[in-house]
Amino acid sequence: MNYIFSKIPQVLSSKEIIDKSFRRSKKISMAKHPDKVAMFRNWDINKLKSMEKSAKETLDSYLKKFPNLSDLDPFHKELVEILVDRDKYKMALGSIKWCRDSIVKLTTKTIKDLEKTREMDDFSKIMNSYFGRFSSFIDGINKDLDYLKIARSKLINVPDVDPELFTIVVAGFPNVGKSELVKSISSAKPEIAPYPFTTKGILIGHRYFGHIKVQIIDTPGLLDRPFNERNDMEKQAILAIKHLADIIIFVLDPSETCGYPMKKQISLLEDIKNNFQSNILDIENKVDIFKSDSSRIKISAKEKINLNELLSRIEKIIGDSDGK
Ligand SMILES: Nc1nc2c(ncn2[C@@H]2O[C@H](COP(=O)(O)OP(=O)(O)O)[C@@H](O)[C@H]2O)c(=O)[nH]1
Ligand SMILES: [Mg+2]
Repeated sequence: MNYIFSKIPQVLSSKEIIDKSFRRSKKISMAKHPDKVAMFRNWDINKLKSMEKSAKETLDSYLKKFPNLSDLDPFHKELVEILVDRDKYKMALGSIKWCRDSIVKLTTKTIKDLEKTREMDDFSKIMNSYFGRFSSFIDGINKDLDYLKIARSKLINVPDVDPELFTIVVAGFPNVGKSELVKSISSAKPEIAPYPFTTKGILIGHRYFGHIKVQIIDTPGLLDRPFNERNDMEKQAILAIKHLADIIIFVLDPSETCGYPMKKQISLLEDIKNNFQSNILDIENKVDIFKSDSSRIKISAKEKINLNELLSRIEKIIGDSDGK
């Protein structure tokens, strides 16, 4: 199941959910009926149904839009588990579900109770008891709602990349031309999506190779520094990319105008080779200003030199891996 993290809804507090439900039920008007008792009873039943509907809609939207850890693909699961406390998160969603189910049961039972009597006095007793229990069910999940509020503020930054697509991840030191490359080989204009752990956001472009749709992503701040300079959270964020990357294009800048000597760049390449099982394709960029005598594919992302050689190499790797 694919969740859209950027569409996780705002979370209300218990008090807000209760107030909203009462406000809605107060708007219900009485419908005419020849039997006065039935008229009042139907009015009360409609109020209950409206309260139930309001609470259910709110809680259901959380259950539907907050990702369920066990449905997630490995990439998103890894990211979510860095950002939220797994147990608290699961408990919170579990409590929300329990509360929703309890309200549905309570409403059904209360309607039956109303139907069993013709005493108007009983109606108000039954209704008051419903209001009390309804509120206490929702009050009971206040802590869980608070936790979901915190979770949302973190999960909203999880990128909406499609884990099902064949994925090329671009790596290399800053300023070697990674973003330029994504732009030059993506057919549409790449989008910038937020990404936790970096302030810059990741760049996502798409391109068809034959009939296979491929996503090409640049992850600034992640695969652009040696692994031993990473904190644990960054290491785990890098691990998440492991699940995603079918091919890693490692961009080298032998002109060294990026500010990093080739020796350092090669050592990062070795780091990545040691840590990833993906196909790694190392290429040299900025051939318009400097051409080394290595055997690597040499391109200029900016001047669009020799991109076809790179693209056909990628196409071959995709073909060899059957598109995934
Ligand atoms: N001469 C030359 N400059 C390039 C080329 N590709 C990128 N650049 C320049 O290198 C700088 C860094 O590029 P950018 O794509 O932002 O690098 P990133 O940090 O790896 O994403 C920019 O000023 C680009 O214009 C290229 O093929 N030739
Ligand atoms: Mg960049």
